[in-house]
Parts: sequence; C-alpha cells; structure tokens
Amino acid sequence: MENRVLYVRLPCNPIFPIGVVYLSDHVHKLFPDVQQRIFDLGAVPPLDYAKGLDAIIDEFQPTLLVFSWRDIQIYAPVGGRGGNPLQNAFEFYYAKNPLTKFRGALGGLRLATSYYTELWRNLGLVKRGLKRARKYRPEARAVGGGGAVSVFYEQLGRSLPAGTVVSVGEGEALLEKLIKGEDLAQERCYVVGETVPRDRLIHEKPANIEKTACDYNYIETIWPEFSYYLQDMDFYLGVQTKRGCPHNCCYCIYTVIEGKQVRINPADEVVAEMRQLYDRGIRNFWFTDAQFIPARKFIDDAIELLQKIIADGMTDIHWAAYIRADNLTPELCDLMVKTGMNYFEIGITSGSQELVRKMRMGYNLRVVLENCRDLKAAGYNDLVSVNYSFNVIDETFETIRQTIAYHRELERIFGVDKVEPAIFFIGLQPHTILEEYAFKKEILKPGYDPMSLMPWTARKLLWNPEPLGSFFGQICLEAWQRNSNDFGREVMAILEEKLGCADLEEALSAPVEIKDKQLAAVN
Ligand code: B12
Ligand code: SF4
Repeated sequence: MENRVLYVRLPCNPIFPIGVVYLSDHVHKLFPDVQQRIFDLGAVPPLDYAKGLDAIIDEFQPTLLVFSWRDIQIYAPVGGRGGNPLQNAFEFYYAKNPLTKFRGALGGLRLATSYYTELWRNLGLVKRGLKRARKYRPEARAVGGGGAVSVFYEQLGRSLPAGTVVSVGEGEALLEKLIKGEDLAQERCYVVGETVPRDRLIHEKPANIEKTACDYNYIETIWPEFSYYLQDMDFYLGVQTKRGCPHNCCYCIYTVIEGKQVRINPADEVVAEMRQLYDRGIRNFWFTDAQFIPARKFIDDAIELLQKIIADGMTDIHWAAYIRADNLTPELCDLMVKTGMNYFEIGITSGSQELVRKMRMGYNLRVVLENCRDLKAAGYNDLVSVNYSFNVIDETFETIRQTIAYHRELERIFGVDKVEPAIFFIGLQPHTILEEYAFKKEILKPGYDPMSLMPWTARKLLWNPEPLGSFFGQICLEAWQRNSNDFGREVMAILEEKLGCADLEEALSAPVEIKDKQLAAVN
C-alpha cells in the first residue's frame, strides 16, 4: 500500500517545528520512497487554518496524518495567546478591590475562552483533516503526538476521532511501525475507541534510536515554507543534542516522558546538522534538550560538542539552552562563552537549599554559585534567566528570605540588569510527584481533569496553595501594578521590602531532616 505522510504542526507560537522535522527526516532515512509533506500551522494566520489545511490535503492526499501538538498549558508570567494568564488568574483569585477582581474575572473569562477555543479548534482541525483525507483515501489514518499530547494523552483521547493513534513521547519508532503496517501493541500509544492506555504507559522507556544529522536538503523539498524560519535573523532555531533527564524534580513530567536514561546525539552529527542551517544563514541556535548538561558525567559530551563547533568554523553563532549550572567546569565555561552562548535559563525554582532538596531537584546551590562565578570569569556578559517558582512545598517567610539572598548573590555575580528573575507558578502536571503529593494532602482528588480551566480546578492546578497562596497573590498584584514590564524584579523587590533578606549562608545550608520528608514519603 502506498504511504503518503502529511505532518501537520498544529497552531503554535512561531517556535521552529523541530519535532515534525526530525520525524520526517527519520522516516525518509528508513523509507526513502515514502512521499512526505510538512504543513506548519504555526506559520499560517488563524483565519486561514481550515482553508490552508483543506488545500494541502486536496493537493497531497495523505494516507497518514501526523498531527503534532506542542503546548496546551499557558500559565506563564508573560503575555500569552489569551493575555497574561497568571495576572488574570491572580486578579480574580486574590484582588481585594472589587474592580480589580472584576477585571480579573473578565480577563479569566477571556483566557478560558481562548484556551477552550484553541483546544476545540485544534481537535476540530484533526477531525476536519481526517475527514477530508478520507475523501481521497478511505484508509487514511490520524496519529497525534508532541509535547502537549504526551502530557495530556489520557484526556485528549476522549475528544479525538475514533481510530486516532495517541502517542506518548518520541514518535520515531511508532511511525516506523505505522508505515510498515505492523502491530502497535508494544509502542507507547493507544488507539481511540479500540484500546485504552496501559497503566503506567507514560513510565515506559523510549526506544533507543541513535540520532543522525537531520538532512535539511531533503526537508526543504517537503516543506516549501521552511524559508519562513530563515528570514528573521533573531530567531533561535532548534537543534537537539541529547534526550532524557536523570533527575526527579517533583513537578516535572519530562523526566518520565523522555526517560531517565540520557541518550547523546553524536557530536559530529549535531555539528553536521548545525552546519546545514549555518550555511542557510542561521546564526542563532536553541539546544532543545530538556537539559543541555543533565549531570556531571555529561560534561565531557558538552565539551566535545562545543569544541567541534569551533573546529567546524562556526565561530560567529549564538546559542541558548536550559542549563543545569551545577554541572559546569572552568573549561566548559570557557567554551560556552567562546562558542557564543548568549542566553541561558537555570530552573533552580528556589534559592533555599532546604526547599531545593525537598523538591528533589538534586541541585547544590553553593556549586551553582561557584560555577556562575567561573562563567562570569570566563567572560560571560549576557542574560541569564533564573526560574523561580514560589510556594511549591513547605515555603515559609524564612525560605523566601533565603531565595532573595540567593538572587541578590546572582546579581552580584552577573550584574543586576543581566539576571532576569522569571517568576513562574507551577502548572500542576499529571504523573508527577507533586500530583501524588496533592492527592495525599487532599488538595486534588484522583480523577480530576488536569486540563480543566474551570476556576475551581484551575485554582488548584495553578499551584499556589494556602497558607501562603494569598500572600503571594497580593505580592504579584502589587508587582503588576508597580511595573508590569519588570514583573520578576518587582516581585523580588516587594518581597525584600516586606520580609528582608537572609544571610546567604543560611540559604546554602540545608539541615537534614530526620522525620517526615514529605515529598520523599510520597513515592
Ligand atoms: C526547549 C523547550 C522550550 C524552548 C523552545 C526553544 C526553541 N527555539 O525551540 C522555550 C524556552 C522557548 C520554550 C518555551 C515554552 N514552552 Co517549552 N519546552 C521545551 C522542551 C524542553 C523541549 C522541546 C523540544 O523542542 N524538544 C525536541 C523535539 C525534537 O521534540 P518534540 O518537538 O517534542 O518532538 C518529539 C516528540 O514530541 C514526538 N512528536 C512530536 N510531534 C509528534 C506527532 C506525532 C503524531 C507523534 C507520533 C510524535 C510526535 O516526536 C518528536 C521527535 O522525537 C519541552 C520539554 C521536553 N523535554 O520536551 C518543553 C515544552 C514543549 N514546553 C512547554 C511549554 C508549556 C512551553 C511554554 C508555553 C511555557 C510558557 N507557559 O510560557 C513556552 C512557549 C513559548 C512560546 N513562545 O509559545 C510544554 C508543553 C506541554 C504543555 N504543558 O502544555 C513542554 C512539553 C514542557 C512541559 N512538560 O510542560 N520551550
Ligand atoms: S532537571 Fe529539568 S528536565 Fe530534568 S527533571 Fe528537573 S525540571 Fe525536569
């Protein structure tokens, strides 16, 4: 049977659709005769989604529709697609002034409307695409995957058309089987209306496939709109250097989806891939790994890659990534600066070692500071975004003071204007240790809908429990009022005004508790 594979990246902010690019590259390497096409709704204006999808299906007549869905969860401190979600929610939940509360309610309504509209619109696009493809190919099949599907695979299956294959995690092995027409029973997937997701499906290990350099000469031939991403020279194009993360951070699901075993993409292959993009004019790269240096034992791999980038002559690039700054050495710092790292995010979540330990993040905050000093000494003068999520577990005024002390030290190292505190509140995700904790504490009941944006559920999923929830609510409201353009720094300033700043040494030391390590007891 002839296979014609259409990859549809569902609407998304313009982030490079690296997932479908890698999938189609993999399929092409195994089955060079299979006809493929990429259609990226991230590059199409909203009014043209349906029309554009119809047109590509009429033209290409696919037998397999691969729908890639990147993100659903939108709680962020920044302007999202439906406004500033965090601000709307907080105004609604915490504002004392009835007018502000009303504004929050309206904002929340707008947000919920845009959230559900997006959700239904994407589900509608899958249905529409499949129905239209079946006009030409009655055997046509849909398969859904990507970040959002991996997180919400159990819920999304309820709304997708019968027969749709719902995939968790990487899709390479699954597509291989679908194209060969083989049984899918061993894959991390289920079929809507035919099978149900196996218990602990999400915890199953991904297939161990060694990644080779993506062949962009081929990608260009199946994706005429590729050039859209080459036009804006400030755009960071995705390149993956490894998969998997060995850590256990209590709120993170990716350590489960990508697996704990880190699989390194060979440095020569990564460089060969970057070189193809470089030759097309790209100078900004985002290493899309869950963590660029997941643990100390991967430092040598990072060094090898950066050395090879220099050896290849790509000396005028910039790159960014999520960096676990506890895993740096002076040599690596030097190479990071030399190869043009000009932005990185560290997700320490709290500046209190005690809390970092309770959240099971495996960070040694003292080491992070030492390594940041090495990075600065190596000449790093660009931005660092430090992700803090307050009130995850056992937060107290004392641990807040410690976080302030820690943040101020980072500012002393890099400069106040270079350290951007990104204040997130955790969006609770299914299958995480934090979810189990919420069950145990009876904050949530098993069977809740993690995708619900109804105010009573959303209030729990946007993790900010009492007794400190209302306190943080007020702090954030004040920060938006004072200066919404510098929200993170404003939050830090208000917290310091109200609570003061601890001694750095206190922040860095975590007395070991003998009894009841709450999260540790959960699993
Ligand atoms: C790197 C990254 C970023 C970078 C992206 C930089 C860049 N230029 O690419 C930055 C920091 C910008 C970012 C931002 C955000 N991100 Co982000 N990000 C990631 C991360 C770590 C990796 C994504 C990636 O590119 N992986 C590499 C590629 C190759 O993998 P992939 O696209 O997932 O594709 C593979 C599989 O998913 C699968 N697959 C994909 N499609 C399909 C389709 C089918 C049919 C099949 C079978 C398989 C399949 O196969 C592919 C190849 O193996 C993931 C977490 C993770 N570890 O995956 C979160 C993640 C994608 N982000 C997420 C979110 C929410 C966001 C934000 C919306 C956060 C926010 N609230 O602001 C923003 C969005 C910003 C925006 N402008 O819209 C969520 C999305 C799910 C959700 N919760 O809704 C994720 C999954 C993290 C999480 N666990 O919550 N992000
Ligand atoms: S280090 Fe990052 S990717 Fe790994 S488990 Fe923690 S939050 Fe998740």
